[in-house]
Amino acid sequence: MIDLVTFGETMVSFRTSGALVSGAACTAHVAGAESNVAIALSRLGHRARWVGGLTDDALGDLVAATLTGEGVDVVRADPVGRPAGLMLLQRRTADVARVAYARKDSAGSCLTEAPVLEALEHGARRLHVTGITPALSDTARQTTLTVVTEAARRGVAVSLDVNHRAALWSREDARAVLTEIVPHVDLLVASADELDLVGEDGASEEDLIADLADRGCAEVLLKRGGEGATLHRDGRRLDAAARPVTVVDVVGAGDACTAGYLSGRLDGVSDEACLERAMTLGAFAVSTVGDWEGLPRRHELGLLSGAASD
Ligand code: CKP
Ligand code: MG
Repeated sequence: MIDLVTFGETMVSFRTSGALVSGAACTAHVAGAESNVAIALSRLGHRARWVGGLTDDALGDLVAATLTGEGVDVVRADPVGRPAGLMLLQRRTADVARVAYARKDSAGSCLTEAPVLEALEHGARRLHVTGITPALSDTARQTTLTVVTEAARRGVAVSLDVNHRAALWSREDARAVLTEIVPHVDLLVASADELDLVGEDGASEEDLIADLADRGCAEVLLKRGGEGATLHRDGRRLDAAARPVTVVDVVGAGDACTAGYLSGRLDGVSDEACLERAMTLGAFAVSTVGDWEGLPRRHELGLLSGAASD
């Protein structure tokens, strides 16, 4: 059985190591929060499947070949005559990257529910969605709502990473849609400043966690960047510190942290070990360049402690 199914838009990301206007060279990479999670899990030996609309050209082929090469099972959905979604990431300083999207009405933003439901047909241990997908278009929002509802009805565990993108929608629009998704979710992942997007605007962390539990979501992973993370599960709170590493690129760190946590859950290890793996993957992500390229294989999980482990 597939361990995790995910769906969303994966783009070709043109990356520079300086300002484009000053002549910095551009290289093409693959970027997408959901596929970042799928790659991370696949590298750790889990079976991950990604569904998304891809164009029948070099851009779609780059995404498909990259994900397939990383061991992800790719379901290449119909691009419905749309162009590929693109992203420009200009690294301006070690800490600051400027991101611009060209993804409106793109192939990946118009994914319908049929290929995703089909991808879930033979069972999956988990469905993972992010708040980026419903922000992409009316179609993608409807797809997300239908798929999470149907997955939960079939007994598939559903996780949601809020991943708010202010360039795609407002906090109010996000709150309205994410609040509809939450009742189908058993695990919510959010940055501390995103938590109130699934509850009352400005409510305290404690109240938001209690409210989520009332709505059936008793597992919440709160990501705090360099401060580490907090797990709230069944009324218990557990904190973990981030691993001290040299930060070179924070893009993809949230997805890495999410994937580390999900990997621990799929392995059935303790809450503490799940959090530790989340911190380990986050540390790999921030201390290497690229959204997912520096993530570890399973035998490398111990590398940051000074010893490789299997
Ligand atoms: O929250 P993160 O930095 O982990 O997310 C990074 C990804 O999907 C990146 O790969 C990019 O393509 C995106 O988030 C996005 O749509 O912004
Ligand atoms: Mg994030």
